[in-house]
Amino acid sequence: MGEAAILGGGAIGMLLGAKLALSGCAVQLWTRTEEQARLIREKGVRLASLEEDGEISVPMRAFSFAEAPAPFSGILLVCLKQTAITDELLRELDRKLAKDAGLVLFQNGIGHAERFAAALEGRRIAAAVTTEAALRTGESSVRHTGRGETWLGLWPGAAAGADSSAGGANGGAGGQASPAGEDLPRRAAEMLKKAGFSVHLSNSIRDRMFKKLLINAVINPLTALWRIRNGDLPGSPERLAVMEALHRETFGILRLHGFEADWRELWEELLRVCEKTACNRSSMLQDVLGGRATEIDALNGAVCRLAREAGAGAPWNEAVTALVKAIPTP
Ligand code: KPL
Repeated sequence: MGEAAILGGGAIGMLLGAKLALSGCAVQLWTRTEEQARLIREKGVRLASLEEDGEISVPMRAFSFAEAPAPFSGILLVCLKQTAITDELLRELDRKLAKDAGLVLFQNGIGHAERFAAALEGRRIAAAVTTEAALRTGESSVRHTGRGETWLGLWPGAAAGADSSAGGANGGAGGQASPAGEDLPRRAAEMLKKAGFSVHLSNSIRDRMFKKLLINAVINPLTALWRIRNGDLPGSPERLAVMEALHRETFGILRLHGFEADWRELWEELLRVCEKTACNRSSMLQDVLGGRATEIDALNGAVCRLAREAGAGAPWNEAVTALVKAIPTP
């Protein structure tokens, strides 16, 4: 599987596509609309990178999802929002992907990997957690706004284990044979590293996803409800108290599902993320301001489901889920 395709022409999709194309990877971009695909075919993806001033135009093969060539048997990087993952999309993917295709899922939140695995029987699946920051500045343009880290791990992963940045996890590195398909994270990691991203392989990708969930389940709903930037979140004792209550409850629920971590360390990390992304509007705030559906069901809604499965309560998560769902659409 030498070829890569990106599903989703949002900020992360265009960023990955442009940087992969620049590194010489044979990559195609699958967009939701034919209009975006045509624009990109004609003008390329315009990338404002962190390395150079101004924008460069990166030529790219682009297709609307409906027109994407099939069967596809390379690595598909799925960069859609959780809200775009419908049963109809999964059925269409099942028709388009050859049995030896591999998928790498880049979504925030949880619940999606199980859905892809159930709908796309036999295909190799890896989950990715990334802190790369990008802003879609137009239909065919993207700005890379912050360098981040990306973790990749086979789904469903093995029992909890250590992460590695060298290529040992999930990948049969060091010349060891790996069962068919287990090299997907390693191959995807090599491709992304060649494109300039900092990538780690993870033997416990579910824990990485939980860690990111713990950040998104606090920052995203609260910034969306209060309509403030990430840096303003811990800016008053009242807001800090709500953040802490939501964080403690979420942490406790994830622990009931085998998540092992130190609460204080993760609380401090949450405050660091608010500081590092101080000027950002969270993705949920952007969705609310743009009148789009939010990812609340895959974040706090999913935490409520995990609580119910464990026979526990989740009053803070229930409350923010209900409040975000009740935000009037403009
Ligand atoms: O991932 C994010 C998001 O907005 O979805 C954070 C880390 C909160 C940065 O804005």
